[in-house]
Amino acid sequence: MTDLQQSAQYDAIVIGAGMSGMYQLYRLRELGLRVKVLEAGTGVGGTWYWNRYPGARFDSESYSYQFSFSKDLLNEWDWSEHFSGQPETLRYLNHVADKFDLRKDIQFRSRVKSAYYQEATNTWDVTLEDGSIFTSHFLITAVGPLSAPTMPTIPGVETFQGQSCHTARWPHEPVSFEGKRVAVIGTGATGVQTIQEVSKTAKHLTVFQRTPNWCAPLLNAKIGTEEMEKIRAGYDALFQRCMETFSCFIHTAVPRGTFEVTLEERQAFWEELYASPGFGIWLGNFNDILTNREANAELSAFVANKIRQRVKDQTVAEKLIPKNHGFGTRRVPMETKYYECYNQDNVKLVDISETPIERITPTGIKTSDAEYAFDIIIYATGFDAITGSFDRIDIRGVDGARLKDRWKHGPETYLGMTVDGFPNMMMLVGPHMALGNIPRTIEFNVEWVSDLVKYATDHNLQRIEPTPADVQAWTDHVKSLGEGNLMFEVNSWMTGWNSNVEGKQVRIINRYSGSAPDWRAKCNEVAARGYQEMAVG
Ligand code: NA7
Repeated sequence: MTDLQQSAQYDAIVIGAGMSGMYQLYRLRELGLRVKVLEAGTGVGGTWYWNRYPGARFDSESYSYQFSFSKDLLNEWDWSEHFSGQPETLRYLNHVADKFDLRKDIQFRSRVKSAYYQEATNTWDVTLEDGSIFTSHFLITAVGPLSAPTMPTIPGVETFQGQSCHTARWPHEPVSFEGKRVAVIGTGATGVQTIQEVSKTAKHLTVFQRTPNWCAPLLNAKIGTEEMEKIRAGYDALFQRCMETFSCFIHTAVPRGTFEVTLEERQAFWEELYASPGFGIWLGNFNDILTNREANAELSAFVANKIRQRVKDQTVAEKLIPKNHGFGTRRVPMETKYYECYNQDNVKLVDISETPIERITPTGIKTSDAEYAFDIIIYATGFDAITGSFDRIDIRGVDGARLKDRWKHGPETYLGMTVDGFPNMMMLVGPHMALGNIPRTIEFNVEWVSDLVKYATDHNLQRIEPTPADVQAWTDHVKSLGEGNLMFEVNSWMTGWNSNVEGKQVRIINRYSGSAPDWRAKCNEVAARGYQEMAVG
């Protein structure tokens, strides 16, 4: 046992048993380390454990969104749909937990309240809400970028007498909408999936929309046995492609600008993309749709016309067409007959930018011009994204400095994985790293962190952290990459903006918007040079 191992109960504590925490556990165990995963839920799966709302599913191709690290796992798991529903994804993650016997090192029902760095021992004290304390040498956060749900700050939320729920806290028991008057507040990716599902069975559904989003057809389909075998035979090429594309998706921009082709050619290309499954129209489009305003405006006009064609009532269609941001500048919700829902007699759209919600009442919702009665209110109101899950834990580094205070004006990181003043802490899927196709990023992220932990352990390093200069340089680099990108000119979770969280009505650059291959190359360089940028002791 090294000196370092003697000073703490565990070599590493991982917070969270979603995809990143699960894989981190697997890797650190392979290194022979003593690892404990602390998880607030009662099961594994993270996003796919919590988000059980009706209609929850992948917007990315199932086979590109799974783990790729184990050939065995790839060989034995069949996907039943191109875009898997949440129940199947959660079954898959439970299968992963079983296969690698992960649960024995995961403590469930364990929400972490605080993590304090102890300089005298170079260890972390991690305290749960129930007061129990764990100590470890390394602290690895696997808390997820979209895992701190936010309820709307509308007066009277607690007074409603019917059933109500945030989509990310959906009950484990089935909820029936038959014969029920249902309200959905929120029309982001989650709201859209919920609305199209609830509209199938609810007696009446009222959608409260503050800002419409540009949605595009998912075009999901079942996968038969033969097709699954073909997909499996192509796994090597698929994962290779994901490592080469800009954001690790199958889809990537074509190497041409919008105006390098004729009007007819680009319209034909957009028709083709609109009729193809998945994120192609967003991520596989011309390479300037998110930087060239004219290109973005023309594409937006194309999609607006699709909405007008699909919605019968043109007053409703106009309300569903975004006016304050262009196509793709916010996360594009993928839909299945979403726009057609509004042609149904049992669905009503309330534009709360015109008639704001004044309060939630014991029986329903009161807007500035009407009062609505409901049996169920669904809050699809999103998350305190990217930094919110960190803010909810009292993380304190050297001299008791709080991470939340350090990041008050936006995150500061080195490579999106470490912060100076917070030694021996590494982040998985944290701010300032390539998000994109998250499972692909997770695998790289976990492997890089595991190599760093191994290096520190092999060299018996007590304390490892980036230099302040490198954190400043990386933070500046991430900010400069965001300049000129239309996404950063829009309020959305992708710019850290949240109307329901105090102090977060400002836009920040919290995501790395360069290419995933560039980010990985930089991380690999740092590792290859023996982590020279990290101050070690
Ligand atoms: P989003 O995309 O942040 O959407 C939240 C929605 O809730 C959005 O339409 C908001 O309107 C609306 N909202 C939030 N607060 C309120 C209040 N107070 N009143 C009315 N409407 C409100 O979250 P999602 O869960 O849909 O998606 C998050 C990501 O998870 C998604 O992009 C995927 O990557 C997975 P606003 O636009 O702020 O006017």
